[in-house]
Amino acid sequence: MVDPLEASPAIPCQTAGMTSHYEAIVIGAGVGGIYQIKRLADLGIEATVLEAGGDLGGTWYWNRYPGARFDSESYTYGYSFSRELLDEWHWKETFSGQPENLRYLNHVADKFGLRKYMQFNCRVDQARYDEAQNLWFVTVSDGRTLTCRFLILTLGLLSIPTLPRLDGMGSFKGRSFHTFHWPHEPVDMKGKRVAVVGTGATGIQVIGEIADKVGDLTVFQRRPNWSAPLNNSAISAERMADIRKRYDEIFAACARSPGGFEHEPDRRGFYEVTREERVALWDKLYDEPGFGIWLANFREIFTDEKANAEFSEYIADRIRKRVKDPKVAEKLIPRDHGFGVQRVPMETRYFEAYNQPNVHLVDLGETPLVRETATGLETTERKYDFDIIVYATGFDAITGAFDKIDIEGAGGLKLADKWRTTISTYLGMMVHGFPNMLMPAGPQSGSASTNYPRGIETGVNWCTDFLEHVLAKGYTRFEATEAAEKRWTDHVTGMYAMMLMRKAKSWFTGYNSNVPGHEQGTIRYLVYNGGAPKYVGIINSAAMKGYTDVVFDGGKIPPSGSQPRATSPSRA
Ligand code: NA7
Repeated sequence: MVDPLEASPAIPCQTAGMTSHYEAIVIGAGVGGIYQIKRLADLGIEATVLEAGGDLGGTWYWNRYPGARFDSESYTYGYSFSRELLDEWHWKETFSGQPENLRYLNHVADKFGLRKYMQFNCRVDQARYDEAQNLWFVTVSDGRTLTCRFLILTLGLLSIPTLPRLDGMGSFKGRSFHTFHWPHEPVDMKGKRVAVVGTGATGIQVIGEIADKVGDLTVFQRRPNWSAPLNNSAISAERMADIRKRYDEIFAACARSPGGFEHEPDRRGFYEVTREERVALWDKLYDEPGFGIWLANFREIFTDEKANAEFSEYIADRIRKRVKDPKVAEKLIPRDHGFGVQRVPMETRYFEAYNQPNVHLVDLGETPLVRETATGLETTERKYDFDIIVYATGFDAITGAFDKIDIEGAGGLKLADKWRTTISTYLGMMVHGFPNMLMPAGPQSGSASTNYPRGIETGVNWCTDFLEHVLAKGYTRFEATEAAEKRWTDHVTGMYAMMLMRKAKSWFTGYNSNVPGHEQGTIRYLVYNGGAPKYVGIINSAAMKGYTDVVFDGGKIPPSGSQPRATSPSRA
């Protein structure tokens, strides 16, 4: 069997014409890395992007499973930096699917001539800062060691897939893959006995899509998730023309909203309106596209147990109405957490799938999985035989990709050790002890809890403006202070205190039963919950004050030069 986590063939790095020293090395050619190299190229900074995958696209290169698509409105997901790009791209669906998303990212890279800066099939194994030379030494899987002054990590927040730790993993003789490693060639599932393990955002997308295309589908659900309809639709030429006219307005709305979406919270108090008024809002939102049901709801849903319970019960009733077998319906209703305290998966025909005779739900809460076998899976109750097993079992989220690289900062300090029990950053973009290292969309940044590209553009713009400042002043070394890092981390931690989310077993709180040390009870403060406007305000203020939380060149007085400036959250 192919190892589901190592499905890509070993192809040597493409190194023709590449040198071994750069001013900046960017790791990762996903949505973040593509924009980051664009900004660096525009400034004439000599830089390269090292990408482990066989091509660019990150999330949209890897996740090719059926049903993979945006939960963000497509026109709020695309880059906002180029009017020309906005004017020429036609998003075909309100929530665009993976093939189209990958085409879009390729179009961006080709349009702006970015491919020439990228090296594919280049997995970075180690990045080591050398204090004496003030350089980063970056070791690539083909044995090369590259050097750079500035290291920029755009590694992706969900790029290290994880599998269950079951007895017999690897013994299945049929086809088996993690959704992240879905094969690039079509998988024939017609008439096949298929298992899907996991009912997070990914599992829910896959199940809704394949239920009527396979022979038999068995869903292994450990805990149900609250989920609501995506309500996707095609975008006609007329509607796209209107969207193009409104882009300024759309991005302004995203910049105003906590989540970086068009959806803004209902500012009325939950208890100030009647039950009928609340239900009227929920009925409206349930039928509308996208995350409105989560993000355009009353704000108390996120912070007040009673309000959250009332709304959760509303959604539970919706599930009961859609699933014919009441016993199955009850199994699909979460009991251990309220709506929206974990990432809400958006679904298409998900609940209706369970009304089909070929779809079976196995409640792992009652009968846990015990092993993978040569022919399928075994629970405490019985053995199941399959042709295909799909593991939709999630990711070593947010810090996994950082842990995977041996990152060594000043004085031999390893990032994995610094972050072993609790993580700390400065604005989610720098780490004390790791000079000349930037993370435009790092842990504790605004990106992790918002519409990713909106947060990514903000982060890339801030980091690039910062680098411009460094270069204009003639600095060669920067490092966030320990005190500033502590202040930021305390602020991020404090934000969790008011959120019901802090109690959830989800990747927002750093939970993953498949990663040693990340099991339940080990909450890690990984995402910034203060909302995009507050985040942008704070990072802009840090820039306007002249980056006083950062020590340059070991504290030397700067020569006079450029003035710091604020990063625009929208189009540059
Ligand atoms: P998630 O949201 O982490 O979901 C993973 C699912 O897999 C979830 O239902 C887990 O159950 C289940 N799981 C994980 N490990 C096991 C084992 N060992 N046995 C049985 N079931 C297991 O990942 P997704 O890929 O769905 O979504 C990640 C993000 O990608 C998503 O939020 C989007 O932003 C895109 P559990 O709930 O832990 O009991």
